Amino acid sequence: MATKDLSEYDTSKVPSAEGMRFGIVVSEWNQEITGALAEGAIRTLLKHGIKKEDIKVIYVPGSFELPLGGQFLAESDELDAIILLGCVIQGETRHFDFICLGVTQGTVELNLKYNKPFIFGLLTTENLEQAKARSGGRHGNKGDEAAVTAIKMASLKKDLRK
Ligand code: DLZ
Repeated sequence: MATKDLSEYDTSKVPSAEGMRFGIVVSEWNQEITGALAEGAIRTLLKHGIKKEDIKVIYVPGSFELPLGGQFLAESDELDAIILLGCVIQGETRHFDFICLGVTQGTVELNLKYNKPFIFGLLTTENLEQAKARSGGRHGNKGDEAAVTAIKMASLKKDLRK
């Protein structure tokens, strides 16, 4: 993934994800953006052989709720990796910093608590244009990248167990 435009990533370098199961948590804030991220993530998982019924998608009100949504998923189902998708756009208040910090810390804790990949798919941008550029625009779709990261990490864990 050495490129910024993820439509150019080398699919042959992505390990097989056959038989794996994935969860996706999508924040409803900035839904135009997060919906596009989710579409990208799902499309990428399907492209790499994951069955539709093996992708479980849930929605949470805002990005701050992403880690707890991830925990709900991890507790409810046997999933190989969970992708957290949200978009925080910098406003005039410090809300941006607090939400980003909460999601970042929460995601790190989930990874270590469950010994399982929880992928940080949070866009943190200055404005809507930057978010659009990263959710299917000129900087690709970060949902695609999150899905590839999920496959790579789940597969790494599986390989080390063999
Ligand atoms: C409150 C809030 C604000 C101001 N901005 C965003 C945002 O840009 N992106 C986002 O995903 N969520 C935002 N939220 C909602 C919080 O994430 C959270 O849902 C509420 O603070 C309730 O916990």
